[in-house]
Formats: sequence, C-alpha cells, structure tokens
Amino acid sequence: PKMLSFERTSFHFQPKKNWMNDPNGPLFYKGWYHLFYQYNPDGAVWGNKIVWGHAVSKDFLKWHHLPVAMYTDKWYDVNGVWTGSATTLPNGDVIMLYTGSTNESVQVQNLAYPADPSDPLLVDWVKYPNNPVLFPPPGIGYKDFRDPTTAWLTSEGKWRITIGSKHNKTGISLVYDTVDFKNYKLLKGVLHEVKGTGMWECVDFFPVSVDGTDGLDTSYMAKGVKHVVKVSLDDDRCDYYSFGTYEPRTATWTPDNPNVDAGIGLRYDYGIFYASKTFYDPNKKRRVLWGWIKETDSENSDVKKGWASVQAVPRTILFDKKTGNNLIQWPVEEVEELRSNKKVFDKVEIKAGSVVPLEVGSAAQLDIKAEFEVDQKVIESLNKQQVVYNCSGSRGAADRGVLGPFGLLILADNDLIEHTPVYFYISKGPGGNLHTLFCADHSRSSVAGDVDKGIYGSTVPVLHGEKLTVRILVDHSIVESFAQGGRTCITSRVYPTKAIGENAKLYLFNNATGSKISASVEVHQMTTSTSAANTRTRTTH
Ligand code: DQQ
Repeated sequence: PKMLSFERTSFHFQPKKNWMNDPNGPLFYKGWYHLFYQYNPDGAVWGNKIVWGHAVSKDFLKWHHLPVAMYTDKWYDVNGVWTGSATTLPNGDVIMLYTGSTNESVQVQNLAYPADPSDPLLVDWVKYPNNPVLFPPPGIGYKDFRDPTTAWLTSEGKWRITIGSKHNKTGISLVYDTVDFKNYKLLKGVLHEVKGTGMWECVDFFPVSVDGTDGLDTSYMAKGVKHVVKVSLDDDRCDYYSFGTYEPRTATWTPDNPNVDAGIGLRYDYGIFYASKTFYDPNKKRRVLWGWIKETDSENSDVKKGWASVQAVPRTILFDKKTGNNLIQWPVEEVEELRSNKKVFDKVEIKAGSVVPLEVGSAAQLDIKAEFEVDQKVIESLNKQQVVYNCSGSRGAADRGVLGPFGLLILADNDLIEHTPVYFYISKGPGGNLHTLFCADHSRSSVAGDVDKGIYGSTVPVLHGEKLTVRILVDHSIVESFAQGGRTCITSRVYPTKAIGENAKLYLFNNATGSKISASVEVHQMTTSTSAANTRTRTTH
C-alpha cells in the first residue's frame, strides 16, 4: 500500500531517522538553542542503548543535527544514557545531570560537562570521571530513581535538584542539595508526593510570575511567584501540573488546591504529549516547554517507516492571569515566521448539521486561528438538566447536542472519509453554569487499522464575554490545538492515507442541533522549515 501518511513533518523537530523520545537538557548557549533527546541510533524502536541525540537552532525552526552527545560507553550508563537536565551557572558554565542505567540496570545520576566551553555548538561532552554522583538512597527501588531536574539556587547559595521516584504506589520527588554537583546531600522529606500515582518520571519544577509577562529563571524567588510542579506519570503516560507555594527552608511545595487534585490536577495537553521539560530562555526572557509526541500506530509501522516520534512545537508558558488557575501555552513566536499566503473567512455561517469547506488549497501544513460565535438566545434557553457531555466518554463529533459539537475538520479528504474534528461543545450544568468542552476526535482520522482512534479533550475555561477561540497547527500527521489562548491543549498524532498533500482539505462543521454558528477563520499556509545539513562533525571522540 502507499504509505504517504508516513511522510515526515515539515516544521516539527525530528531526527533524520530512528527512534526518539524525551527532550533532554534544553538550553540557550552563546546564541544557540540546544536540544538533546533520547535517541536509538540503531532503529525505530526504544531499546537498551538509548543515547543523547543533539541538535541546535537559532530559531527553533531550522535545526542543525549534530553528532550524538553521549553514548552508552561507561559501566554506569551502558544500559542507557537516560533523561536529564541542564543547569547554567551564573558564570555561564553548563552542567548536565542525567540518569544512567548501569551494567546491572541500576538507575544512577551522572554528571557531564562540555569538553570545550568556547564551542557554541557544545559538540563534545565529558563525563565526570567519578560518576555516578548519586545512587538510589536506602528504601528506594534501584529502578525507581531517575530524571534529575535543572538545579536552582537556595538562599544559602547551594544548588538544589529534585528527582522522581516512588514509595510503593505513592509518587514522590526526592530533593538534594549540592555545592559542586559532585557531592550531594539528600534532604529530609520530599518536595511533593501523591498517593496512588506510581512512578514519577521527568519531574519539572519552576517559578511563574502571577502578574508579569516574562518567564522566570529557575532560581528566581520573590513575592508574586508561584511554583509549578509537573510530573510525568509512568502509569498513564500523561503530564500533570499544579501551582503551589515553595518553602525553601524545608524544601517542600504545597499545592494551592490540595483537596481538588492532590497537587497534580491539570494536564499540559489532553492528547499525546509526555516527558516534557521546560527551560528558561534568557535570550527572549521566556520559559519554553518541550514535549515528546510519541507514535500511536503499531511498532511494525514504525519499523517500516524507519522513524518514530517528533517533538511538539516548543511552547511559551505563562501563568493565566485571567483565570488564575491554569497555565497558558502558546507556540513560540518564531513559528509565525513560517506563515505565508493568508486567507481570511469572515463570519461564515454554519447551519445546524452542516459542513462548510474552506478553500485554502492543500490543508496539510497550516496555522489556523478560528473564532466562533453562538447565538446568545440559544445559550440562555439551554436546558439546565442537560447531561454533561465528556469528550472521551462520548461518540465524539457525531454525538449531537443542542450546542455542540462544532469546530473544524482537520486533515479531511474530499469525501470526508478521513477527518479529525477539533471542536467545542457547550452545555449547562444543573446550577446553570456554562460548561465548555474542547475535544479532538480521532475515530475517523485514518482508514488504517493499527492506529489509535481515541477521543481526547477536557473542559476549557471561558470567561464572561469571551468568544470561543482556537489556534491549530497542522503538520501532515501532527495536529496541535490550543483553545482560549492556550488554556486547554490537545496534540493529535494522526495517520491519514487519503487526506494527504494536495488532497488534504479543511472544513468548518456544526453538528449542534439547536443553533447556527458563526465562524471567522484566518488560515496561513506554512512553509517547510528544512533541517540544515550537518554543520560540523566531531573532531575528537
Ligand atoms: N524515558 C527515559 C527515562 C524517563 C522516561 C528513558 C520517560 O529517563 O523516565 O528513555 O519517558
């Protein structure tokens, strides 16, 4: 069969071939954004020889692939150079901490640093001769100790890191202080713990400003700052975060809403998005989030196509001052440089139960902004007793209610055999409050049999007087959707076989029974951001 759905993406980061997973050690150094990543140099599946792939970019768009930064060449990482984070010291030096899986598959923490700090590309890395710097402490399983964070400064001028683990079924994050990144002291207690959540992978910990518009350096401490804890739950492969208060004296963090969510209540993304990591970008004073988008087809298909996984477009993240209880995530502004050929559709009326094609040419590489207006009278007359719809528990875009679903059909073919609806659904709870859901339905995204066809999504906060808005990045087989300015996000990994290239189309749809919807849409074609050729090869090994 023709396997055009396996076309590579045009502006998402991916290596030239083979398997990739977690983003590692993102940083900005001497004018370059560095991305390291979990990489299997030998094939398109995860394996026990995971190394650190490495690439650099000036703009997050055009990437220069560099030689593998760290191989599995020491007893303490021979079964895998696993996930880690970078810390930039005040003097500009870069410290890398990562997890190694030893010759006996024990998870230990290792230190590495650039061989030549004058090289802006940081091609060569040195592993500290006395590695490992940390073994699993007493009471911690030898396979439950991984993914050190970026270090932040304590008031005493020490460096502090946290590392995910578990006690029985309680997910925990251990805290260590260090002065030199070689010797560490385990602190009493944990940064945070949540019963029943299992192993915490890729913990992230960082401050956000509650009133400013800039991102904050990881060590920033002041009034008007909340701290975010993010954990990747191995058990359900999703990334969760919460806001709370960090107490430096006891090295603990208390969630703002412990009753509601035990402190890990919100998801970065309700689609495919895992093992994410932020870093502070001093160049543009922003905090940038990287997240791994895994494949949702079969391993067989990955082996056939010779590659697996991409990274989500990096997102700037900020505290949402308007709602006061979620982050807002937005594609880094550089992405807009790829826009060309804008088309505007003003106040298009979509009758109840209809679809409206949007003539944009090929709809395989797009940046879409859409705004929906619903008749206020229909909203007022909505029945309060209405069953509250829920994305994953519904029949998706085919499940008709008075005020939903309506939205866009992404990567649709002419006959609408394949399409991925991204949509809103409004209902009214028993108390009369409006409840807006934002969902993506993959049940008809592909005629292929071996792919995930789930329906994902969640509620999205909509404040009084706000229109419903969505931004959607479409890149052949990746769809990243951001509702209400990035309050709720859904990343879709889809495998169209018909809705590809020139045959990929874009539609508006309204499957509500009770009202017409008015939509205003701005669509940009996206140019391809080709990866540059290797700019440099290793001189020493
Ligand atoms: N992936 C790494 C681990 C991490 C996991 C291994 C998360 O360090 O816990 O490839 O996807």
